Amino acid sequence: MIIRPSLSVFQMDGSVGPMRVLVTGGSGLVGRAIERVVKTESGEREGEEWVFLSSKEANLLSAEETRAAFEKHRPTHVIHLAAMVGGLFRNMRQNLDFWRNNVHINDNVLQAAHEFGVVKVVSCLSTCIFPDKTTYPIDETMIHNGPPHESNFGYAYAKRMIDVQNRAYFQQYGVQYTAVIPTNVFGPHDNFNIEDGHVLPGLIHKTYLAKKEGKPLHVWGSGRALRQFIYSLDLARLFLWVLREYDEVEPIILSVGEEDELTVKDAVDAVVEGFGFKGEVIYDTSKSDGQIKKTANNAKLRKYLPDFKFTPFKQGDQHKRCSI
Ligand code: GFB
Repeated sequence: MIIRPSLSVFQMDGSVGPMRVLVTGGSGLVGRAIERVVKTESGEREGEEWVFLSSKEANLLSAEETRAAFEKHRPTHVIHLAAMVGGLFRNMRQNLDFWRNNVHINDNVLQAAHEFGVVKVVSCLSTCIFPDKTTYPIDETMIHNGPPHESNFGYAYAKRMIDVQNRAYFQQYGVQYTAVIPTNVFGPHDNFNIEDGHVLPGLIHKTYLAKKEGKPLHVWGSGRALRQFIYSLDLARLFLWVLREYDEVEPIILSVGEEDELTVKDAVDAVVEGFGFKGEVIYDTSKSDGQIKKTANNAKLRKYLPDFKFTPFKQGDQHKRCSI
């Protein structure tokens, strides 16, 4: 049975109550963006309650602590963002940790949601989970069609298992646990750690330091890899739509169009221009490019939301620079 989220939902005991949304990973890049959209763009509808759960409040690696958080907040809906995440180079160093931690977190959250009668869960996947050897553009039907890129197989397989688990919950219990597949996300409250983070915050931090210290900027890899960047606030708006309107168990890609794909060099140029950095830019080709491209098709999203306007990359980039 598919239950549409609305202002009120039927509780486990049959009574009608408010829609209470628990956001795991509530203090991260996407969680903070959802919080901002909910609070500032009339996302918080009358009768809805939102709880943004951070890792300080509950360690979701522990089934007990996860259950305790569900017991405390009694959500009717869940947006599941909590995960061990990182950029290409952290993934390459820690595939085992990415696999184990994410499998445990995901199982704990989905099973607690099931046990506490949550009617809808929207989990967050990523376009890096798609097969490495594939045809382009990639679409939602291709998730399990072959091994992911070797750089992040731990993370990729753990995230793919959310889709497997969602289908199984639907088959056995008829609940609507689904997932979205965003491309590379950026925005305020990103992780600016150079060694562990993603390319944009890493470049911003490195360019800031290179300018301050009068040193060259070292870009990792050739700069030729292609990426589709989605601004975190756009992603947040789309998450709200998925939570309220999207009825499928099958995941949906949340991405800018194929025509908006950029090279890493395009991203470097934008950051360099933004900082007014005049020093030397060195491309260190001894470092990995990772997956050379993972071009995703957003036709399914466009079928549902033909008029959704994405924030242009350079505009989002300005917001981002303001936030550091
Ligand atoms: O954002 P990123 O780390 O992740 O981007 P992926 C990596 C790309 O940027 C590679 C280049 O082509 C790198 O060679 N790059 C250049 C840099 N300079 C830097 C830098 O200073 N830092 C970083 N990090 N990269 C991740 C997956 O892949 O995508 C994760 O590994 C996750 O699992 C994430 O899903 C969305 O796009 O390559």
